[in-house]
Amino acid sequence: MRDREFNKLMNLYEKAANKLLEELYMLKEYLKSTYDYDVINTISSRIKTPQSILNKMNKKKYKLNYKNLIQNIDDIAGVRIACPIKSDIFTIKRAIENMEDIRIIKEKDYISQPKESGYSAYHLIVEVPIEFKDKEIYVKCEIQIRTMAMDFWATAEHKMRYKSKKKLSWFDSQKLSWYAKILNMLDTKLSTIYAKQEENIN
Ligand code: 0O2
Repeated sequence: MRDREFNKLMNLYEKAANKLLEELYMLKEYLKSTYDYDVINTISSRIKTPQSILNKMNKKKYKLNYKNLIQNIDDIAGVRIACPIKSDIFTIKRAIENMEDIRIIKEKDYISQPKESGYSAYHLIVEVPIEFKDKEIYVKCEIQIRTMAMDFWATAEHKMRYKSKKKLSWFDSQKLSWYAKILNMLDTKLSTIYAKQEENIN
């Protein structure tokens, strides 16, 4: 793939990620004023590096061309949302579903069904409208919604196992997956306490 064309394509993803970020920051303020606390704690974004795109294309055995890239790699532009309480994930998801110009095209629920590794999050693949040559085009972005506990685990595990070149021992790998289960259990317990407290108030 030629450098200039590739950079132009990446600019479109960057434009879409920025537009999505802008909308999500507005949503953060809206949720804060509605629920009287920071339902969305942090929002971050990234564009996948060329090497990481190449690795994913190779891993999934796609022939290297733009059509395959655009059609099959859903997370070239990625936005991550972290929230304090497990139930916030679904409040945020519902709010995104109600956003006017964002189209949801795919959902992955790793909350009710965590991955084998222990990874837990709610993923939305969305399409964001941007201006391109006087036209409106829709660009795909991935939104990962997870609690701060899930985010803490995934960030550490990403470095130690998921994307590490150094292999972990079987025992340490088992431990990582077990720690995800413990955190998940704590997340559920905190969410239950919060729900009880809300019931008493209302
Ligand atoms: P990176 O470096 O974070 O960008 P598919 O639907 O199978 O065609 P994909 O994207 O492989 O496509 O699906 P999946 O499994 O839902 O993974 C999407 C992203 O979720 C990953 O992107 C990770 O960011 C995150 N993720 C998934 N599984 C794990 C896991 O076990 N540990 C951690 N820490 N993160 C995970 P990338 O591109 O694989 O990686």
